[in-house]
Order: sequence, then structure tokens, then C-alpha cells
Amino acid sequence: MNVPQPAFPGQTEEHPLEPYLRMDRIPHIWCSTCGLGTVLNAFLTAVRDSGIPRQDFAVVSGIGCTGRAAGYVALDSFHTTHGRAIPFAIGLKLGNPKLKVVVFSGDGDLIAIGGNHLIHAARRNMDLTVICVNNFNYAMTGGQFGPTTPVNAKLTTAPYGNYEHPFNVPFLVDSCGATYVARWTALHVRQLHAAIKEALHHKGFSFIEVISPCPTVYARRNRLGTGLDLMRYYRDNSVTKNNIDTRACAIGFQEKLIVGRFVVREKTTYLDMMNQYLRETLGDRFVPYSGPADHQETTDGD
Ligand SMILES: Cc1ncc(C[n+]2csc(CCOP(=O)(O)OP(=O)(O)O)c2C)c(N)n1
Ligand code: SF4
Repeated sequence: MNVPQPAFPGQTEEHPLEPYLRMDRIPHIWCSTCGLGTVLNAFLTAVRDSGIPRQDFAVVSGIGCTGRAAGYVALDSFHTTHGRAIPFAIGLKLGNPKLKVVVFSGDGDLIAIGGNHLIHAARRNMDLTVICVNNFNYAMTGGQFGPTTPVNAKLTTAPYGNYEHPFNVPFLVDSCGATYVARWTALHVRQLHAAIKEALHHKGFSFIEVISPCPTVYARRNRLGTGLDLMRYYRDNSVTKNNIDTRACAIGFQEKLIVGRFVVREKTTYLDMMNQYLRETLGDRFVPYSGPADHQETTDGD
């Protein structure tokens, strides 16, 4: 394990999540009042409280501000190419079905360039947990609009406002076959923590959309203030609705935000389907694959 270094000169108190962070990579690159730190905090707290051995986790991110998370967590983690977090995660899961594979990435990474992988992972009910941080833009590259940008929102490539219909992300993954779907914001830390814990124990494709402030690009372009102002907007405009028809939770620019646990259902996972099918078809000739022999905790955080 790396010896934790103070994040700031003179800092003496240890952050409770230091054992889950690569402290030699801190301070992080995220802007002041960006929501990403809060979302990562909720994720790591859920990992800690999940009861799942930490050596069983594998965390995969694509490219973007959100994608940097993979480099900060002291778990086995992979910072893959843009849009390819889900296929990488699928490879890990199929190579070692005992792993708890979590994808932590941005809306651009997962829903734009990675959209095809997303819909097929949901369709197959691949046993993964996907945390999609939606800040309504491609932040790392300076704020282009994308498939989650609400109509009327201004961005670098939409100086007069966006006029494309955005995806309703929970409806997208629900209709493709996801078996756990929730949406929270970076303000809803307790609900988010509980949802991530629940998703980690859900068998099948679990998907959590987290609406999160990007003060530097999205809020500045739209004159919405700081991250704190966006948190106030979430506080004043979020409406919790559980078990709803996901067609009803589309997002309009600065309109009400519907949050909650929308979908939980049981369905055979990809690997169980495969094993059942091949057992029935091949009989004794079928040798199921359950992954490599049990691994020991040897990680030093790198
Ligand atoms: C194949 C490829 N195309 C484009 C890029 C440039 N690029 C890097 S990050 C990014 C968008 C990231 O947006 P998002 O996933 O929403 O993450 P955010 O930065 O908003 O957290 C793009 C287009 C790239 N790195 N690779
Ligand atoms: S550009 Fe936006 S998303 Fe990226 S770190 Fe800054 S505030 Fe966060």
C-alpha cells in the first residue's frame, strides 16, 4: 500500500476514504465545485460498505473528466480508450466471472461514442454495474454538446443553444433490457450511496445515471453560476419517483428533474443464459468456465 501523502501542505487529518484512494495521485484535476468528487466519494463509500471484498472489484473508466476516476481509486482499475469502457469491462467479467466489475464514466463516453456497447450490454443483461456521470456535455474537450444535452442549453458547438432531441438515458437502457435503473444527482449523496450499494448486489446489468455539476464549462456557458448554484437547483427541482415508467423522466433545460429508483427486475444474466443453453445443448460435453483459481489480495494500490 502506498504511504498516504497529505493532499495539501500542512494537512494532518486523514480523509476517511484514503485507504480507497491513490493518495500519490492527489490533488486531482477536477475543478472547484465540480460534482465528480462527490460522486466518487459516494461510490467509494458504497464499495467500503458493500461487504464485497475489495480484491474482487475491478473499476473501468473511459476518457473524460469522469474517466479520471479510474486513476484515483486504490482498487484494480483500468483507464481505457474513449467509448470502450463497457467492452473492456465485459472482457474482464467473462475472463473472471467472480469479479465485481464497475464502469464509472461520463455521458459522452458511455452514451455517445460508447452508445452501441451500452445498448448491447443492457440487452444481454451483462452482469456489470455502470455509473454514468451526466454533466450534459463533453467537458474535458472544452464543452461540446452531445446526446444528453437538453434542448436550449448553450455549449461551445451550440452557441445559440442545442436543437437536437436528447436521449432520455434511463428509458434508453430500460428499453434495451437493463434490470436495475436509477437516477440521482450529486446532491443526493445518501440516496446515491444506497443505490450504488444496491446495484453492486444486483445480479445483472445495473445502471445509475448521476446528474452532476460542471461549473467550468456547462454552467459558465449557460450562466448558471457555480457548482453550488447547480446543487441548489437540484435541491429545489428534484422530484423523487420510484418504480415509474421511464418514458416519463426525460430532462428539459433547467426544468424539474425526476430522480429515484425506476426499475428493478429479475432476468437471466448473459453468463447464466450461456451456461444453461450450452448445458442443455451439449450435455456432458459442456464444461462450464468459472474463471481462474481464487486470487489473493496482493495489491499495493497500484
Ligand atoms: C476516439 C476519441 N475521440 C475523441 C476523443 C476526445 N475526447 C476526450 S474526452 C471526450 C469527451 C468526454 O465527455 P464525457 O464522457 O461526457 O466526459 P466528461 O469530460 O464530460 O466527464 C472526447 C470527445 C478521444 N479521446 N478519443
Ligand atoms: S471541466 Fe467540468 S466536469 Fe471537468 S473537472 Fe471541470 S467542472 Fe468537472
